[in-house]
Amino acid sequence: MSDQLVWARAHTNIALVKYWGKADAKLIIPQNSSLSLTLDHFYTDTGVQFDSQLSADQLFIDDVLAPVDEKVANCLAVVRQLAGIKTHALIRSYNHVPNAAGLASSASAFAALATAACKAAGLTLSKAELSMVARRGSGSATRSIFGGFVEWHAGDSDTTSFAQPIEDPVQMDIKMITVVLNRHPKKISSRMGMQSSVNTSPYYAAWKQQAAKDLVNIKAAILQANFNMVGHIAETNAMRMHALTLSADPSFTYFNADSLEAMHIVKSLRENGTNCYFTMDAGPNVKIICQSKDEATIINALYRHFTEDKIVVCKPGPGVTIIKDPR
Ligand code: 2P0
Repeated sequence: MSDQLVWARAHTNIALVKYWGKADAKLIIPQNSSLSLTLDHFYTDTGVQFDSQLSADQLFIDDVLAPVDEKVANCLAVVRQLAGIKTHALIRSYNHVPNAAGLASSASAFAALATAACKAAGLTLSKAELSMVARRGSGSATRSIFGGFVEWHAGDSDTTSFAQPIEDPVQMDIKMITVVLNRHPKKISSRMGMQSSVNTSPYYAAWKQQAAKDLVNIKAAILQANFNMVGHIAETNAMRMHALTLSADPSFTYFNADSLEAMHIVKSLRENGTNCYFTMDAGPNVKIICQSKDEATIINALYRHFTEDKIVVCKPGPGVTIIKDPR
């Protein structure tokens, strides 16, 4: 075990075929396989040290003492079990992501935590195995272990539910313009929202069937470097996921007025010949999928409605890495 903090850096990912529902809430086994793109711009640096002097786990987020929630506790419990230790951990995490605003901060956070904690506990795991540990913290973190296009195989047990790289580095020209419409934590967590959708939406079975088809088709589109097919599948898949929230009982939505405006801008641009598509997660932010040649046109259209500070352009990003102390 290391007597210093071991640091890892992981980037966020945005799902193009979404994960929205658990088959096993304890092990975080999803209802369907999903596929994402890891982004370069948003990331989390986390340092972990197991220290026999500690009487409890201690977590600092951006240098502020934070409660060790269920997700962190679960992830650490898995690491301790694998390493055969009982020692408590000091964790320091620095988020370069607007927290809990639908920019998948838990994806980068738990990929970084799992990687740093495993290394600090003296474990040597493959990246697929690391993705299983990250999964136990938060589902979307499974995919942030790898860079580029990544698939999370749903599986049906702890050892069959893991991520695999589909293409890294990414061959096609693809960018994501993030329109940050709310930097505040959301009211309905993904965890609650997806559970409610599984339990109450009459369309859940249809979603599962469609998501399986979307996955097959998007992998073919990636292989063919067919940007428009990737964008079209991502947009339709996202809207079908959001239809589950609208059809839940009680119904809910992550859209706000600005989200609808951003989606409208994308559709208008497309009608006028600019190839761009949108996707949305469990928050109001809209992510626009585009190619470099159209970036300026899209940003100009967005500037008519949104201020410059709300727009961030991302490229495909790398998988998790062990880093030196970033402080
Ligand atoms: C995804 N999202 O595939 C989907 C699409 C949000 C919308 O995974 O309960 O924080 O910790 O497994 O991973 C966000 O949910 O949920 C998410 P838990 P997580 O990216």
